[in-house]
Amino acid sequence: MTPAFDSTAPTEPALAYLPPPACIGVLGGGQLGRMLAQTAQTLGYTVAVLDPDANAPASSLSEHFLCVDYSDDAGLTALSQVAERVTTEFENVPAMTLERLARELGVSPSAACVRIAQDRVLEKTTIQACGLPVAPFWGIESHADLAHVPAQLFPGILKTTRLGYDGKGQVVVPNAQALPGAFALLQASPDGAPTACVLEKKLPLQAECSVILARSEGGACVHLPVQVNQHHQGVLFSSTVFPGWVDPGLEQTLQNAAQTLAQALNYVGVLCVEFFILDDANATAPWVVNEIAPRPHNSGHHSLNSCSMSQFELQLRVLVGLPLTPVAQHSPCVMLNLLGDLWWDPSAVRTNASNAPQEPDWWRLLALPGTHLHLYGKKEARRGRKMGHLNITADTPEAVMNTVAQCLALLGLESLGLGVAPRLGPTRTAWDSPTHGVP
Ligand code: AIR
Repeated sequence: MTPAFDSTAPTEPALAYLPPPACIGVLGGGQLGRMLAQTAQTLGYTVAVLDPDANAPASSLSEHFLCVDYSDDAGLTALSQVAERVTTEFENVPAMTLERLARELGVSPSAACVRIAQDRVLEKTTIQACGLPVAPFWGIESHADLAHVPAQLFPGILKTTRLGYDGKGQVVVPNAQALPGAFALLQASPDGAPTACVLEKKLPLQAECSVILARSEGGACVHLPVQVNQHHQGVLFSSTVFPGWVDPGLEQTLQNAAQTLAQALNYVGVLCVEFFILDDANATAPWVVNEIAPRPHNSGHHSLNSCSMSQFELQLRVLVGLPLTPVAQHSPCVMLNLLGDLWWDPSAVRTNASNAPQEPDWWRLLALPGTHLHLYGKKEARRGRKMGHLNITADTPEAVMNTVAQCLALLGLESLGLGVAPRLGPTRTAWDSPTHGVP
C-alpha cells in the first residue's frame, strides 16, 4: 500500500455540503477559472476571483474580483472574508497561499498536492514512489551539473523545473553538445540565480493520453473517458474522445493508474494525469506518466458538450461537498484549441488579411451542425495563446471526423495533418454509451 503523501489532510471534514448561494473563491481568473465560475453560477453559487491581471477572463463575470498578487496578504484576507471555500485554476499559484487560506476555510486541492505538481522533479519522484513509471530524467540546478548528465538521456527535452505551462519553458535538446545552450536559453531570473531545469529523455511515442478524475474528501472517485491528445509546437492542438477509440484494457489501466496516484496522494479535487503511450516493443513499461495537473485540464474541455457532467462541475462538486456521480459520455467528441494565431493568419475563416489582430469569422464554423464554440474573452490575442476551443459532437465518430475536417479547412489548419487522433489499440467499432464512473 503506497503511503499517503498529504500530511495536511484534515481529520474533520473541511468540505461538508455547502448549499448555494454560498461564495466560492478561485485563485486565478484565466479560462479555467472562467469556466468554473460559469458552472458555479449555473448551480446557484456566487464566485470571488483573485488574479493580478485586471483583464483576467473570469474577472468580468464573477461577483467579486480581487485584482491583487497571489501572495498579497490583504487580498487573501479579503478573499477569505467573502468566500467560504477556495480552489485554484492555475498550478503556479504559490502553495503557501493555499496553505494560508486552508487555516481559515476549506481548500481543494491541498497545498501539499499543488506543491508536488509545481516542481517537476518532486512530481516525478512522487509518481515513482507511487509505483508508476516516468521517463528517465535528470535534475540540473546549475551550470556545474551540466557535465554530469548521463549520455543515454539524449535526445531529450529540457524543461524548467517550476513555472512552465502550455509549452512554455521547454527546449528540445538533440545531443549533449546542445545542452549548455538550451540551459542558457531557459535562464530567465533577473538576479542571475540559476533557473533549475530537468532533462527528460525523449521517448518514441505512439500517442499521448490523459485521464481526468475527481476525488472527494471522502475518497469517492469518478473520471472522464480517456482523452487522446495531439500537440502542435508544444501546445495541445486537439483531444479525441470516441468510445472504443482506446483499447479497453489500456483505458482501464490508465484510469486505474490515475486513481492509484490520487489515492496515494490523498488528493481531493479534480486531477489530470497525462500519459505517454510508448512506441517501443522493448520498453519495460508500455506507457509512462508525463505530468499531473491539480485542476481541470484543457484536454477535458470536451466534457462541456460530450458528457453528463463537465470537469468544472466535478471541481465545483468536490469543493462544495456535492456527491460525485458517475460521468457518462453521451456524444463522441473532438475538441480543437483556438490559439491566438488565428487572429492573424490569413485563412478562409478570416474575412480579410491584415497585420492587425482580427476576430476570426466564426459564422461559417457555427453553421456546421455539432460545433460548440467556447471563447474565453481574452482582451489580447497572442500567438500560441489559448483564446478558446471548439467542441465538435455528432451521433457517430465518423460524423464528428467529417465535421472536424470541414472546421480545419475553414480555420486554415488542414495542412498540419492533425485533428482526430488515430485509434489506439485493437478496434472496437460498436458505438455504445458506457458509464465512465468508478464505483
Ligand atoms: N492554465 C493553467 N494552467 C495551464 C493553463 N493553460 C490556464 C489558466 C490560467 C490561464 O491558462 O486558466 O489562468 C493563463 O492563460 P494566459 O493565456 O493568460 O497565459
